[in-house]
Amino acid sequence: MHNRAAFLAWAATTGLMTAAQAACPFADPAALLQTRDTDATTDKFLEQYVIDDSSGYMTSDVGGPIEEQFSLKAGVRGSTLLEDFIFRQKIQHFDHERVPERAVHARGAGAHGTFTSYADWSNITAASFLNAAGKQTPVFVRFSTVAGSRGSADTVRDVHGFAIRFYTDEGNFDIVGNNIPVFFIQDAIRFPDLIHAVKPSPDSEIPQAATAHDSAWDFFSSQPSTLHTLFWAMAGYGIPRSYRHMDGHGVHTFRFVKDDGSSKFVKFHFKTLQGKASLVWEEAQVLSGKNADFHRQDLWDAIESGNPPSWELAVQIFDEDKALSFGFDVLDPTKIIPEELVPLTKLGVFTLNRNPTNYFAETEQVMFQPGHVVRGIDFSEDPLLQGRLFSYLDTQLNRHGGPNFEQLPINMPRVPIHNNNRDGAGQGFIHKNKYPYTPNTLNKGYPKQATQSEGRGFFTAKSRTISGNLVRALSSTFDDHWSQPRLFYNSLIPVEKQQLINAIRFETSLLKSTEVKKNVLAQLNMVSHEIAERVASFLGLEVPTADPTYYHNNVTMGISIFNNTLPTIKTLRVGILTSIKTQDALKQAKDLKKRLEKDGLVVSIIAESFADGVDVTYSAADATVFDGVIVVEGDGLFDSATVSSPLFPAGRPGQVLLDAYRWGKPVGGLGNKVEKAFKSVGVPTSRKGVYVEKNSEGVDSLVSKFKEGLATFRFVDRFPLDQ
Ligand code: HDE
Repeated sequence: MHNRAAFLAWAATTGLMTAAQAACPFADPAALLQTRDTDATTDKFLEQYVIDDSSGYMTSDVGGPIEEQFSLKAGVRGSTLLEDFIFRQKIQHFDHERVPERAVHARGAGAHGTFTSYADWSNITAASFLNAAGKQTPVFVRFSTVAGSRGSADTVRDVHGFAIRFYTDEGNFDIVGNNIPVFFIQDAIRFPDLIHAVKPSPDSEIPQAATAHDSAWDFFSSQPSTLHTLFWAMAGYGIPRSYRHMDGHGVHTFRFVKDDGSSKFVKFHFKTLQGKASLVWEEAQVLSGKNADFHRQDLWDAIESGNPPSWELAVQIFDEDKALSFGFDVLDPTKIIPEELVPLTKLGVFTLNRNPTNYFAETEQVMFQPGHVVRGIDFSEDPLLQGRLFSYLDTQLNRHGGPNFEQLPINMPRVPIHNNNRDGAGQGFIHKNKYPYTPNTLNKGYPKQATQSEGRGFFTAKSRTISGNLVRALSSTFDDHWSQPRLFYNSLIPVEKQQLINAIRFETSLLKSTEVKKNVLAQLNMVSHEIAERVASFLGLEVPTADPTYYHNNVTMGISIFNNTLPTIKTLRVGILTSIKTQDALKQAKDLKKRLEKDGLVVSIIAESFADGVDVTYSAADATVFDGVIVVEGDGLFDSATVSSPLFPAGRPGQVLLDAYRWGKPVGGLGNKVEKAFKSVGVPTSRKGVYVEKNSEGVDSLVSKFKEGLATFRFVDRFPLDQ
């Protein structure tokens, strides 16, 4: 890195750069480290790599200015010449523009931010980013779905990735987690089987980004360790309202290690400060068609509009001798540790406040690894985690085509790198040291090895002793696959239980194999006879006899999504349905919009065609993109007989209102005829979350009730339950 400074000094003498440019502290990574940038609204480290095309001539990749964008030909009507290095370079670069997409988690979106520690946590870990109150560390987070390819829709039902990198002052620390705190399998060797079963069929490549097919459920029902994660995914956790409205979890048990070498087990969680919220299934399906970028757009817009989302980093810490004391094994990644047994300790908060400058350079090339840990963090013997430590490095080598991917700006640690790793494709460093081996005397022993007491070297927890015969086996302490799915199910409210059952019904009704369906019923029956019955009746199959071995009535906290109100309604979206036919209505709609915007809501006025103040036309509007809908009276709004403009499809506003109602969203109305209009589309004004005010004096009351309705988020009494 220091060679860079020498280069810059030389560059200043040649006139290639001005002296001022070369003197810029950000041009020198060493200087950069002294001015470490923790304000994530800018990023001086990444800025030095940004190419600004706002001036300058177009050049080839080797810097020579180039002219006309035509290929070199033998005469204007002749063949293109092989000699045309400008053409060849451009096309060749294009031909190599893609790197392999991620084998899983290909579809995702990322953002930069800052983590702030709440305190000096050196009493529990030596991790330096947690060693002072108020200490700030830059972070990059990437959210994703798992099964779909890079261009698949955001709102498919899936587990969601939640990967965070802390660029700490002692190197990069990644937590490569999910929005569901458990995983499908217990041993990494089964991962390819899980993914092959879930991915589209090898012959037709159908279906995309979905588990509603035979091979997925064949695997789930033959491998019961999947049941717990499957239950979370079939409930609201598989279809979050946005990336901002989901928690994240490290899943595995890790270790926190203190400077004295002592350690404790730890589970990592990220708790959303936006509140957890989910879509309903039909809405998610509609969104996949209407706006495949729904989650990506939501994150982008929130950050651009100055509403950066935040999460608290919370941990469950417990003594290592408790490993088997909870009734399951803490090394088993299919188990949660209920918060009643080990409560959360909140260590800090991170806020995502800067969108990437370039999707490919940052979000696509960020290469996370569970093996990116820093002093103070250590692994556990969880066999899934152990396998991941191999897989992520291997996959990054495949994606990048060589070992130098850590030198990409988004992957580069914000601390100096000194080691004897050399060469390889795309080597970006110019190493000066002629003696790249250790031990050496010719380079005075440098790079010098750190120890635990000098140089704050990384170390493994003292407590880790491993011995045993070599076995290809899993501990019998991993055997219970049914108690925790039942704990999850017991902890849902009735409407969420119904949603989970509906999701299982939806997916299994698409299966062709009766054998697989029967296997699914057998597994469900191990968890709950009631679930097996409710699914079997739907599939027209016999219910297995109840097997109460794992039945219990325990519940745990923090599972229900729909039973909570949101801590903030900022950035939620409201659609105001009105008409430009009556100026009065449009005026009222504009006034209402202003009032709602005061609370940080994103409000769109929808009418039959564009006019001053109209944001969306009925043709383009859909209830999926709003968290609540309000009708402001306009003549003939719901009376299709009076509608003639092609921009105003008959029945469209009524459909938007009805869908919002059916999907449990708050709906409101302002005006004399509104009640009639609601009735005409089948929205009962007497139900919770439906607010109607007959005249404009009622606007204040409408606004305050509607805001409460948005915090409630979904009125679950509108979702039908099995009789
Ligand atoms: Fe991953 N996983 N995984 N995974 N995973 C990948 O790595 C793998 C697992 C997770 O936004 C891949 O860079 C194995 C659990 C996330 O870039 C790959 C096993 C959890 C992301 C891989 C698991 C995750 C990945 C594909 C079983 C939650 C996306 C591309 C042993 C704790 C990170 C890549 C991003 C990505 C392998 C299981 C989360 C192939 C072998 C458990 C969030 O290496």
